[in-house]
Amino acid sequence: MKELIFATGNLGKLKEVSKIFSNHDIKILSLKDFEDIPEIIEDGLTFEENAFIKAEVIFNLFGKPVISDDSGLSIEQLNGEPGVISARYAGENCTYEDNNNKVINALKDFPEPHKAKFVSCALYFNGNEKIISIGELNGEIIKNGSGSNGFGYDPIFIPDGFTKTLAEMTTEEKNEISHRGIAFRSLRNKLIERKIL
Ligand code: ITT
Repeated sequence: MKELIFATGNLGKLKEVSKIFSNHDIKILSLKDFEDIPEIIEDGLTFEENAFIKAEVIFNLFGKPVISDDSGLSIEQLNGEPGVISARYAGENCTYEDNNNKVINALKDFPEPHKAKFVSCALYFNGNEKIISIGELNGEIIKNGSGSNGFGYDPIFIPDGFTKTLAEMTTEEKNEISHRGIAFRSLRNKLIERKIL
């Protein structure tokens, strides 16, 4: 069976993306399947740059085709923050809860609705060919988080047109509308067109 290494240590992303590739004869490995992976410094200024940094480090280590995701939350009233630093908004080694509390606190003097969007850059790299797809999901931030599915900012994000948070949706429901679902379905279709899948 063909293998693709997903250059992520985020099991929430792995669960979502694995479902998108589940009808294909391909095994998706993640960084949790390997030991002694060096820390990857994500110092790019854009989601695309960071997605490529992760993919290139892992391709250079294993010499096998890689997919990666760099993603984040962009809040209008905070001038696009936390953006590319979404994972470490409240500091290195912070928890998802720390990040959510920091967002809610930063928004406390702003009027509702707190418009925001999630962005995901999905990337494939095989050493010479680089293929990219972007997905976005618009919605708003709420101060009373709800739900326990998903990860990250899901409990405080209600997508436009919905009355529940991403953390109250199943993985399938979230994938249907999410930035990552959109980006990886598009990437998957490009891989099929190029006969890589
Ligand atoms: P990898 O780099 O190992 O893939 P990561 O979690 O560090 O995992 P990123 O650097 O791409 O990933 O940071 C993305 C952060 O943005 C993530 O940790 C969440 O805080 C947030 N985020 C991205 N997509 C999200 C989603 O679908 N739901 C909730 N939060 C999300």
